[in-house]
Amino acid sequence: MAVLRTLSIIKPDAVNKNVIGKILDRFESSGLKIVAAKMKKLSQGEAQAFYAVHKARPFYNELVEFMISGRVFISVLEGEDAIALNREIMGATNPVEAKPGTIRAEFADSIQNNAVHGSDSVETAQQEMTFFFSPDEL
Ligand code: IDP
Ligand code: MG
Repeated sequence: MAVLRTLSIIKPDAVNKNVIGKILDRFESSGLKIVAAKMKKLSQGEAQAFYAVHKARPFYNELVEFMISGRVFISVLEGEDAIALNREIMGATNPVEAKPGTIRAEFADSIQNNAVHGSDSVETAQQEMTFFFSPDEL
């Protein structure tokens, strides 16, 4: 396994619940290092572009509204097999299906308001990291 980097977003629902620290602790306790981080309120254009892959899906507009409803905590996580490891720690998209002990099982409210985002491949991780961070921040 290689040391990889992945993009994580703590979504507005989890930020509102005041559990940023608890979620970051999950990453660190699992061996992932936070190598870049920022907090911001996404613009509508940023949220639309970030989730452009889901443009045709019926939930797209609501997803964009949710993602701009409050501040998000965006970070880059680094570690052995970081992309898959982060997806494992996050749990399934729908919290009803997420394994006990995962972030989504513990903190998500619904399939939409599901606490965290994580890149799903080496290619998307690269795109998503450069979407939010400049080279000097990485
Ligand atoms: P992922 O975040 O687990 O990778 P994706 O299928 O890439 O899941 O979906 C992106 C995001 O869109 C999800 O995290 C969730 O917030 C939202 N989403 C996915 N499926 C649904 C749905 O069926 N209804 C409402 N929102 C959804
Ligand atoms: Mg996804």
